[in-house]
Amino acid sequence: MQARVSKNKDDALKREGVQSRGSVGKEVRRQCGGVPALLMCLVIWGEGCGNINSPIIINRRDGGPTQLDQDHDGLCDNGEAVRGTDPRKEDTDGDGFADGVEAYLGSNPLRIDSPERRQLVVLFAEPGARTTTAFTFAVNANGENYVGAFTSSPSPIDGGSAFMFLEDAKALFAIPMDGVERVEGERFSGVVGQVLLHFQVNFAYKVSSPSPCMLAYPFGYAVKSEGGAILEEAKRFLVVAPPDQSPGVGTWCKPSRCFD
Ligand SMILES: [Ca+2]
Ligand SMILES: [Ca+2]
Repeated sequence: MQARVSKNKDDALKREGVQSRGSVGKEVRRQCGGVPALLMCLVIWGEGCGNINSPIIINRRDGGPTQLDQDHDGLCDNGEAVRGTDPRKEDTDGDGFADGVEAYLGSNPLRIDSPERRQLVVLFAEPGARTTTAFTFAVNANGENYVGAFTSSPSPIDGGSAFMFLEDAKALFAIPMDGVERVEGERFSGVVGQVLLHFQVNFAYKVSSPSPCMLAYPFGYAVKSEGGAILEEAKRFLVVAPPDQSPGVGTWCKPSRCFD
């Protein structure tokens, strides 16, 4: 009797275009390939994987009125209209990056060459995985000191950021090396002449379980003067992806809330 009541409730909700908790669970299990994957989606990202095949009524991340996110890419239908993207197509330009991901990365969701592939840093979403990226800045100095600084901003998809995966960053070497008096931590001291300063940023997958879907986070690395002024900053994107997935072939994690 209880099962019939629940089924009738599900049917009524479906007619209204709303998924009940039970039906959402079934869709998530189908999308994620079973209970272990479901737990991954909910425990690691706290967002669920979702279903991109049916219209989804979804809460806005900023707490505003409930809105449609028909393609479940994280970008509300209103935001799709503003950007000229297709509200029923997760990846309008077909470059492998969902419109919602491109919206907060700052790339162009209508251009297949954006984001530039050279800006991508891929970290496998499995315990113990690591990846490294390097930054080089040219300075013309007269004995000044320079320090590197990692920057990141939160993703509206899951609230996480590249900082969650940052292992360390360090000043590595200079060209010419005799143009620098000392290299320590993220600092080059006593820089003289035209010198290239090389920094290394290391990421590690610190979560104890792998992820079944992809996430991406914008981050940057800047070189600052001793007084704290930013001389130059380079922007990149950390893509956290299961080992068998990458932009173009992988599945993006589906958020429970959307943004404009
Ligand atoms: Ca959307
Ligand atoms: Ca795209």
